[in-house]
Amino acid sequence: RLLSSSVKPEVQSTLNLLENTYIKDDFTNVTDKIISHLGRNLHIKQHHPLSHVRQRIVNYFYKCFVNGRGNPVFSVYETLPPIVTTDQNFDSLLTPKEHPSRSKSDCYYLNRDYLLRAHMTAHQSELMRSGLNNFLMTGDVYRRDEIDRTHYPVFHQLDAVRLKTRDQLFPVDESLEIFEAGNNTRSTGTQQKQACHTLEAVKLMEHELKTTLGGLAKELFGEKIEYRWIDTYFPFTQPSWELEVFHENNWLELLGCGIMRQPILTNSGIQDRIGWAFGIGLERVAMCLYKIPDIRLFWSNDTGFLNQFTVDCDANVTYKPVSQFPQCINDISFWLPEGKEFSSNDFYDLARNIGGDVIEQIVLVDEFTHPKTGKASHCYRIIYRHMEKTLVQSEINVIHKKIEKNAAVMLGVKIR
Ligand code: FA5
Ligand code: MG
Repeated sequence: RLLSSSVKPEVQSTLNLLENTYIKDDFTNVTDKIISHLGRNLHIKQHHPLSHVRQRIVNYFYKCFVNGRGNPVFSVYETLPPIVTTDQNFDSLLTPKEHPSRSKSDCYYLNRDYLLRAHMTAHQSELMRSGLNNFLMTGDVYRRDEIDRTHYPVFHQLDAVRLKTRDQLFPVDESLEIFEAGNNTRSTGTQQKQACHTLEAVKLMEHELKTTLGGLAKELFGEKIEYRWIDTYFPFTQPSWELEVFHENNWLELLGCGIMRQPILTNSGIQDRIGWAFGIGLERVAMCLYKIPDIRLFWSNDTGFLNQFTVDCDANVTYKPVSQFPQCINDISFWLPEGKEFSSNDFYDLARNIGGDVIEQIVLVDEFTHPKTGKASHCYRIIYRHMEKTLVQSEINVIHKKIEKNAAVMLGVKIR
């Protein structure tokens, strides 16, 4: 027996996940609820709608890019483990040290060095280093975010990388180059291109990238789909774009993409290639394609949901709601702790950890600061709705009370 009676056994100082042990520290913020999603692998589960979408994207790449013998050139990685280092998720992708995407309120950290990947791009460098030039990687990603019918802390992405040499890019014209003479890697360049690249190389890569992804949008949503390109910023690509499609009277962001920042390639030992990359969200595509109204449904084990997708991945399916059960709405108001950090995401995670998928949405409905005491107060509306049955108020009361109690103890708020 190692534990002396004075040691409180319930305060665990380590996490055991996927056969490794992680020592907790001041960054640890994963919850049991989040951990329970590890290994579900919905993106490769047979007949799951997310798996259908993945397969359709992979098939499109197999079809579009073949070598001289007619074999697909892209290789596919779909079981890369979701626990990554901060180096993989951020540093290898040139994300600045103080970038907000690193913050504890946005990511699920196991400790200061390890987190649940926030995007599939985290694996880009290691796969390039292993010698791959054309690859797809798909899996579950984890982000602390708002809670509503289109956001869930776990979702799925498919990322791609394509690297090309000078000869592949300019097979005919011997005089054209990928890199600008006098290789100015120190200068960052412009919105149009990185300083180290020639304009010809970037324009050709941009053309292939946009044709490929425009074609993907048509493959998924039909020839008539309307789409547009929006200039954007990512630390790891320059120039960068988002692809939006016009779906049911709204512009919907489908994916982010761009020309890979050259230092990512050189840091992976690649000197002679230029690359493009993109990352697409699978839930978003599936929700549009199958008219799935709530992102929680993907996690359902209910056969009423799953059986509707027991079809071929190319089949046309329109989801028929099993039935819409009524909502139950309860508010919670509290004073924020004084002299201690508080982020709404802390409350969302705590509530989700207790209520689970019965929580459909949480909205911050009122914020106010007392004019005399200076104390700040938040009021959150928690909308409860079960996907498969009608909830009764007494059931909700138990959960709601537990959330109040835990918020007071764990977050130091004072219930009003
Ligand atoms: C990224 O994650 C970048 N890694 C994408 C990338 C890869 C850019 C390679 C350039 C090169 P972003 O956070 O925008 O970017 O997410 C990419 C896609 O994931 C979005 O376009 C969207 O389809 C999906 N997505 C993002 N957040 C959510 C969410 N909370 N719920 C569902 N889907 C989401
Ligand atoms: Mg985005």
